[in-house]
Amino acid sequence: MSINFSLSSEQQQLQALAKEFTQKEVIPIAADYDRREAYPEQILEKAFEIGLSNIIIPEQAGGLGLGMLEEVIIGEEIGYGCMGMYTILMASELGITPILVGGTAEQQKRFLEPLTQRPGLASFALSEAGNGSDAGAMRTKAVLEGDEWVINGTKMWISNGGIAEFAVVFASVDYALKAKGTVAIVVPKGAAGFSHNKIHHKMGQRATYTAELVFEDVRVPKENILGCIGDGFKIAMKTLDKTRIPVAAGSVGIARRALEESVKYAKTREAFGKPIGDFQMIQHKLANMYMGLETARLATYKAAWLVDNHQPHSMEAALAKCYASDVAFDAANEAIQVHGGFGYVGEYPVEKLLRDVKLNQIYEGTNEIQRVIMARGLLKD
Ligand code: COS
Repeated sequence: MSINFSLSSEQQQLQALAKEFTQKEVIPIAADYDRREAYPEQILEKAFEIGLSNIIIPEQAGGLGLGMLEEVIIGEEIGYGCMGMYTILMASELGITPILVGGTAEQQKRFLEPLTQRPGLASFALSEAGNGSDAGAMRTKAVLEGDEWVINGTKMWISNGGIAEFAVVFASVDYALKAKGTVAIVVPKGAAGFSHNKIHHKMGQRATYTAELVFEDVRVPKENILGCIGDGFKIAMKTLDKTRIPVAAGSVGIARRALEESVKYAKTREAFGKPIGDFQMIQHKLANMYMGLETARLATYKAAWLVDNHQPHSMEAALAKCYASDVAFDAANEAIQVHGGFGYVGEYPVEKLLRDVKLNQIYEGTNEIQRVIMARGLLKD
């Protein structure tokens, strides 16, 4: 198909729905939940009601079976309102994706159908306190005993951790084999020995429930493994190759919010007898934000298009995630500068944008790791 920058009428409707949801349900409560570091349960319930949650669950498992472009459209809108609240929905798609990547049709139905019948979340448990970027060095251990996997270890920084219906847990069966000795296992909430501790005092994205997950002799049926022994790391990598794109989308939303708030302020705030938007120093900032926003959105849409068209997308996902989150960080930073002292306090939304977007440069692989992925792609034969 030739290049086409227009959205279908269904995609436009989805965009309008997500925009309305953001205006009505997200923005009015965003500052309060951020301040109180509280988890907004109603966001999932309302998103579920109108079909904005877990949208990638395939039709055969009872879901909408929507694509990456649809996820990106939703991500930009909700990210515009509150990145922390978007992360609740985004991290659920992150927990669902390994089951799509490595699970059988039966597993997809078993684990995912319940999420289409009532509000519910998934979670993805890869990182550990001692292993973030070097994901293959995980220390969480899985041992096959008869018909059950027995899991021991601790996972860290898990969005939706402990409140999700299940966690896809990555563990090692043999440390010496590193990545080749890993498994991906679905562990349901409530499994005996599975507990969690909520992480407090995050800099931003404080509406997301983030936890440490603890596994003490947790037993799950051996049928809960995705793929085979040794597939865990590759399932995680293939998952992240897709799910980094929604991180880019949320970042685009943040960059757009930073620009719109800055334009609004530049038109009304006066200095030296005229609106500050009349000064070239401010104009340059706005133009730079605009360039970043538009190019980040293009990179994000392209990566999503590649996924939906079943083409290789690892480097493009890394590019979109890295570039869009860097652009959004700069935009949020400049938005504070445009707002001056008012930008530094919570009265205006821009200081929250900066605190929230910092995480987009870190989670789902730091931006340093994204550059490693791009460079490896460039250098390989
Ligand atoms: N898709 C499919 N397979 C992949 C892959 C990908 N994107 N990336 C790596 N693999 C495969 C490799 O081909 C290799 O397989 P073979 O041994 O069969 O050839 C295997 O996985 C190991 O790959 P590699 O040697 O490249 O692994 P490294 O330990 O060097 O790690 C990085 C590679 C750094 C890219 C990886 O550890 C990473 O992405 N880290 C960041 C983790 C992350 O994003 N954490 C956030 C968690 S969610 S908040």
